[in-house]
Amino acid sequence: MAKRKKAAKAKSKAAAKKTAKKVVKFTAKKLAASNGLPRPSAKPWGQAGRALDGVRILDFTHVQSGPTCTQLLAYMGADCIKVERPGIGDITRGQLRDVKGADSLYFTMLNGSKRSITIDSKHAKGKEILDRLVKLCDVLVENFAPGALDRMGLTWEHIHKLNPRMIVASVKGFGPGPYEDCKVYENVAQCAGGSASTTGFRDGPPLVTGSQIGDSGTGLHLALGIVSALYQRNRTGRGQRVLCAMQDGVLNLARVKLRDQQRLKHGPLTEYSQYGEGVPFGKATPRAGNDSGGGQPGWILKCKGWESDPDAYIYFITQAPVWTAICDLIGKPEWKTDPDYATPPARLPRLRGIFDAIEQWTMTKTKFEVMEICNKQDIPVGPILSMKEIAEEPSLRATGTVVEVDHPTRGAYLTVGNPIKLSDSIADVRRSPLLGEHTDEILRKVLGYSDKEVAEIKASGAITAPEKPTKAEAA
Ligand code: CAO
Repeated sequence: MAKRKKAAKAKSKAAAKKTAKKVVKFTAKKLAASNGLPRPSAKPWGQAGRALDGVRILDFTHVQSGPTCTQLLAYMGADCIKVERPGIGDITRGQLRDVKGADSLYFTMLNGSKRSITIDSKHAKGKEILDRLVKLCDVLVENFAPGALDRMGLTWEHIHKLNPRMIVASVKGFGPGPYEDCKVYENVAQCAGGSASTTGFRDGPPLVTGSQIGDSGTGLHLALGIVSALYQRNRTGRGQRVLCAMQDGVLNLARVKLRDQQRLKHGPLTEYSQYGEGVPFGKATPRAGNDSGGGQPGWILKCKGWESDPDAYIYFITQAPVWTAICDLIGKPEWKTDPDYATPPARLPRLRGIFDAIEQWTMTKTKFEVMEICNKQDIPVGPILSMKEIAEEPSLRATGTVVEVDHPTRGAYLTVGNPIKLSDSIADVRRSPLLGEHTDEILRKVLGYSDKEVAEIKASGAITAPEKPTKAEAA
């Protein structure tokens, strides 16, 4: 009996050992597969599709902020279906027109790589088509005035019921609060987000910047929100709302100025040139002209030709580690050891004089000569490049940052390609669509309408502009 018991014990011990071995093997295999991810593709880099392949976007955006976001997602591979009002389309198609009868650059440069379908969202049949699109898309992106989407019947509740996986992403001017119902354009956001009050010269009015930090900046924020929501959806299986307020987006980009606001409580902002000039600070972060925002003082200096060329300037940074090289370059070797100039704190109250001296040197060279000489010495400088120079810069063409695309009605035009470079997801930058160019294709191939149904939709007026009354009818 004892012998039998002993044998059974040994048998079960061996079985347990075998199972444990199997578990270890299984876990190792699983780990090798990297947490459930598929095996690494064996396809050559750039040939395994694009990052957002398979993501379908119902693009209800217009003007600039929303279109910036969806264009970027389209460059990343998403199928972006832009819904536009029949006969009119995105208002920017006709704004700032440079070629008669053709879509403006305002529109074409913000809507590349998308498809266009015209649907009257207030028409009963149009609503039916939109509901079908909601069921088939992953993300709805919109930047209408507050309440407009709800007035179309596309409330969050309605969308979530039709498609619980859908992500609904919106740009609004302001977040919840006293201004939530306001319509907002770029410069309103720059002013409300803290950028304008901290831009410009101390003795001048607040200034807006040419970079569209309110519109394009918020579009970029929204794109990150959408991609994050898509990633979370992989775990939760459900969509969510993504909101980016333009005021918040601008403030996020101007955060160093909120930093300075808090530093003011503890004394003057010593890196601002106003400190060296003995001008007292007020209660709020002041405008700092061309001072650099960081701890390394900088300024814009004239270069050779500045009298006739408005862009013959260079940004020059007196970075501490290369101070001695700067002194030698501008013919002030004595500043290397002079206690008034040798250390960064000693230089702070003398910055204006220092930059005047450097400018005497930069004015003897073109901005590109300054660039070449300084970079050899590791001195950080940046030429003020005009848009003409940027448009013609071969290296920007080579990297796909500036792209020339063809267009059937306006001819070739330049656009900004994807500024975010992914080594395995090569951006596909194509021309913007004509108004309603893909209506038929989307109705049939995406939504599966039959010939008969398409004919009915066309006759209903849901996808076509209302006919203009004839003279006789109007009379
Ligand atoms: N079919 C039928 N109607 C349509 C439609 C379609 N396909 N697409 C849009 N519309 C309608 C909307 O339903 C809305 O109608 P109601 O007001 O009657 O509900 C109407 O067109 C106009 O929408 P809007 O109010 O958004 O447009 P606007 O030109 O008056 O305002 C803007 C533009 C940008 C100020 C506003 O949309 C806004 O504040 N957006 C949020 C902030 C933003 O993105 N600003 C940046 C803009 S870029 O500088």
